[in-house]
Amino acid sequence: MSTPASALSRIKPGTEFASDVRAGLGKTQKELHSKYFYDDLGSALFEAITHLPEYGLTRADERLLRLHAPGIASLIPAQCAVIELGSGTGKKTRSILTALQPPAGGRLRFFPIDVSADALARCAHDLADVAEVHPLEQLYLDGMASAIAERKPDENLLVLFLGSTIGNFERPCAAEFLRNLSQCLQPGDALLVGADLVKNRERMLAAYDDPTGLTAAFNLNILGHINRELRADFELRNFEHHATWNEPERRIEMHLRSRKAQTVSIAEADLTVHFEPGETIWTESSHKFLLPEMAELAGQTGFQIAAQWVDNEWPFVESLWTVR
Ligand code: AVI
Repeated sequence: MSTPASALSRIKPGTEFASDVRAGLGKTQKELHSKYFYDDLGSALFEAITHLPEYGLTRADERLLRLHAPGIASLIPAQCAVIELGSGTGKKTRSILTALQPPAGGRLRFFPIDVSADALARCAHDLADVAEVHPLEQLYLDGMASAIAERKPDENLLVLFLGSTIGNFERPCAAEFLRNLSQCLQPGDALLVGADLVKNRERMLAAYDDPTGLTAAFNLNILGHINRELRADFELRNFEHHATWNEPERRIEMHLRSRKAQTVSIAEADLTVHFEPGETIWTESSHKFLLPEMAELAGQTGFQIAAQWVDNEWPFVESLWTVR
């Protein structure tokens, strides 16, 4: 099972969870950070979402990697190690690793970074035939530092940041994160970033409000997660899933809308919260990109575009950047 979006800052301690919940629900527009979707049930629900006919994002990402792995590999220096941010089990990474096999005798080194020990263990097991796997159970930038400390002389790095995880960052935060990343790298190193593109509004909305109700369950589970971990009494049936397209910001926003006036208590956060009927909690932004935006973003953050591949069925780009 993959451990996806927002794993960047997914941090375990209950105290941080409690203080984030307290801060988020104390705002005028109540909000919860999307990293709190991903407890075991939330991760299972996300995995199920990736199989929905309406959610083409993950399939487009996998298709592009499968089809273009040799083309991507041809642009990467021969002496190279691979780092993946939020690898999960590394399922979609196999094609790239296979295409990057070093000349006879050498063994490709792969550093998957993830916060899920289980996903990393499976990744190490499943990809052992194509790479020497060095799992790093860390946050993204900490994991980057650990992997870079292992860099061999004359070795280049290819960093993978797939699945449009970048879209779950606020745009300024995405730029800041990418800038930090480029500063960790050297000329000759590369970043392959997957980003979901703006497409027909109905198609985007259906991907985040599927008729099966999986995305609704995924969204509501954030309240279940708070109930379980922070001894809260959210009544999940008293909230409904709401997904909307914010045109100026080019993002899907997910909210949980209160069906009635209600008060909820969250013991571990020492908090009682009141909801008006129709009031929402904003739980996720999923930014969508325009193709020209990729070059702009690369330019602003210390990279330049080397090549890009766009899926025909589901507008999604795999963008290969090199360090300037
Ligand atoms: C993980 N991330 C890229 C997903 C997305 O599309 O933003 C999370 C998700 N939220 C609802 N469905 C899937």
